[in-house]
Amino acid sequence: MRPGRETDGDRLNEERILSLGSPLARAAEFYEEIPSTQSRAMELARAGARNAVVVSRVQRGGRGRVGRVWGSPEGGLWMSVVVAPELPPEKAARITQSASVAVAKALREFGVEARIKWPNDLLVSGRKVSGVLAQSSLSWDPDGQTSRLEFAVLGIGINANLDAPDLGFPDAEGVATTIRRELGHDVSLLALLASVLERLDLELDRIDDFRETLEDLRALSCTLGRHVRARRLGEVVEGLATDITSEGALILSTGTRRRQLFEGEIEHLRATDP
Ligand code: BT5
Repeated sequence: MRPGRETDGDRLNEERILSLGSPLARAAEFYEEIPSTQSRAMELARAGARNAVVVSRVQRGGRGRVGRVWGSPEGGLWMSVVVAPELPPEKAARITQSASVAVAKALREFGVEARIKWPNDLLVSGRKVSGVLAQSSLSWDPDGQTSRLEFAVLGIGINANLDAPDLGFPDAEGVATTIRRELGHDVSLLALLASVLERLDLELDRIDDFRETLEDLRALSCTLGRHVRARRLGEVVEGLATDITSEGALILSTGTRRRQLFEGEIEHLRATDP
């Protein structure tokens, strides 16, 4: 299915999602309204589902990282996928990075020039068009004394056919954007979902090697080469973002030292900032 505008024939429903034939959507649930596709997908994953997708037209309790609110009115693509990549647990941080690359490429296929703000934001000209949330579950094998990655639930929100002020969180107009705003027209959510699933499947297939994903990540990053400010454990670190490692960590050069950030929040500073 190619990028296109939505017609009645491609309004989202379970049957149409299944008919995409994605290996990541062997099972599908579609809701007109749900608190959060992420919570529902976590329930399915705990009950044993794998390669299952949950999509909702509206979320009433959409959430971002650390319990933040994710504005999810009608018009966006709000989806969560249960995946189970063959990956040692210490490499689980790659899942967010792989998903960010997949979503950036899907958006670009539709003509939206999205770039990745480390670790999980997709921006167009500094405004957020999409966010990724990855939650992994590890299981412990007492005999082998090892843990393994049992599943990951990837939540993806894309502001598609709506206007930023309707997203319903403070200053949405200033910090967020939508596909409608960037392209000047709406797109088919089914075609967008198809593209995201296709690209996610490709990225997850090469996640153990990760070299090509890392190259794409570096090329698509709008964080590398920028001065950034990070806050972690009450400490503020500022520095030049110089690289992303094969574990998905961001390298900051602070003048005298090199620091690695494995997770957290960063702020892009202007080049002229001290
Ligand atoms: C994220 O969190 O960016 C991850 C968002 C994941 C949302 C998907 S939708 C499907 C699935 N079901 C869910 O319940 N969640 C997932 P974070 O980096 O914490 O960013 C959250 C911040 O982004 C908020 O504090 C707001 O400032 C801003 N924000 C909220 N809604 C937004 C939106 N629709 N577009 C752009 N920015 C938004």
